[in-house]
Amino acid sequence: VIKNGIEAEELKNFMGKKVTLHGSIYKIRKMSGFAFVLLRTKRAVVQCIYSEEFATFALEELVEESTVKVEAEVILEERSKVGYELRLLSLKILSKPLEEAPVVIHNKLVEASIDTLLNYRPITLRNERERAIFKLQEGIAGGFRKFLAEQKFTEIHSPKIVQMGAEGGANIFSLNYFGKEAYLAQSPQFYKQMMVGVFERVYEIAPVFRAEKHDTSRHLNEYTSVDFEMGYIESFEEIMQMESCMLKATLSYLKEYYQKELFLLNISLPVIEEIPTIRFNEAKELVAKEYNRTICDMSDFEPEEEKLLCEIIERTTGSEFVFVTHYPSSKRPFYAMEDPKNTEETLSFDLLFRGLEITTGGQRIHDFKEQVDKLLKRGMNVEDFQSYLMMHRYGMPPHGGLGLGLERFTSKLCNQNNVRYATLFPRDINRLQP
Ligand code: AMO
Repeated sequence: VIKNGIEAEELKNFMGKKVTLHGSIYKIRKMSGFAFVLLRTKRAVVQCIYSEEFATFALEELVEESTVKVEAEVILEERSKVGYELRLLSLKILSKPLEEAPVVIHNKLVEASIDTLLNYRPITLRNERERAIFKLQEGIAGGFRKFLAEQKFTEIHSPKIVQMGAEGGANIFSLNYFGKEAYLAQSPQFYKQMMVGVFERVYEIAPVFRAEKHDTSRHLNEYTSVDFEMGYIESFEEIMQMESCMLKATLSYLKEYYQKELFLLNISLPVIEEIPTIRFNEAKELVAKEYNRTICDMSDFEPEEEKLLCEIIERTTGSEFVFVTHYPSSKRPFYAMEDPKNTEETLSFDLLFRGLEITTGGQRIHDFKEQVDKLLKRGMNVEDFQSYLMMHRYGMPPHGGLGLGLERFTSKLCNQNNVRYATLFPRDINRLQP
């Protein structure tokens, strides 16, 4: 009994043997005198041969998407891609669908609108290619984890019900917490900083919540944030360096362990050598000049500008990634460290990939007085921040870190133009189900 699914290439290990497998009937292709039955197992879709001569059941009993336990013999078959095939002997139906699926699952692509794809997520993900996106996402998170563990980062789990927002702005969900007002965490920002004072290097891969009202292809109301934070840095460039290495290691990890998914999704992985860096002001001017655009807002990037900047960088350097540094202080949260050479700018960065911001990071203020002064300058109530300021009060190493949107990175890696394709069950302003 093979309990762990099987890949076609592994059949040779069972040559001439009878095996018992569990799976779903993916597709039935009738030929004259026999049929190809594709069985979707845990790990891959494998081809079985049905013929009346050997099978103890009638083909008519089989319905696509039935879950089954089959007994089959591994036989030599030169016409098969891997040289082997499963000859069906007996079969037990474990469950039968009540009706035909709302979309054809076994086509190469599920031919449906994104809404249909998401409305029927538990079904449409049975498609081999659709589910590969999430296997690849597992690999991305796995690659990050492996790299960060090797770099001696400690994995933490911070609370998602919190007393205040970390990122500022109004995009925060509130909830009633036993009669008190509480919020869903916009990011693990305060907690990862606090834990730098304890473990020096920490990371977390967990959901965060943003009450963004806009309906775009980049925004989710709940997404998975990959955060790390590290102490005793001398400059924010060390964070960028760490991220470059993390991405490089993760791409190699995918190449090594996720060949099948990369093939199914027709992905050629980007190559990272040295990721180019450009200052925010220069990037704004470069885009304006190259595309003859007027700059409407000098304090932030428009999505179109991010796209155009990536085009220029790719054209001139070949890199699909670009770091944009020194974002204006006015656009960064109160914890961001300002550049001592020009306090209008912060020691921070974004990483853009294939036209989209996938990361924000930077150095944080570690000095108590400096942090209090900045809160006051922004008209914020220092009393509200006592638990955050505790770490500053009792000594903090210079530190910094970043947050990367897992769905944004996955969707861009898969050449998808909407983060929802890389989100199992997206939460957006219109979607709370399934
Ligand atoms: P920021 O708010 O820029 O920074 O978020 C970091 C990264 O998270 C992703 N992201 C989103 N993905 C999907 N839907 C959204 N609504 C959404 N908002 C953000 C993006 C973005 O680059 N605490 C800081 C990080 C840090 O400095 O460590 C933060 O959360 O990929």
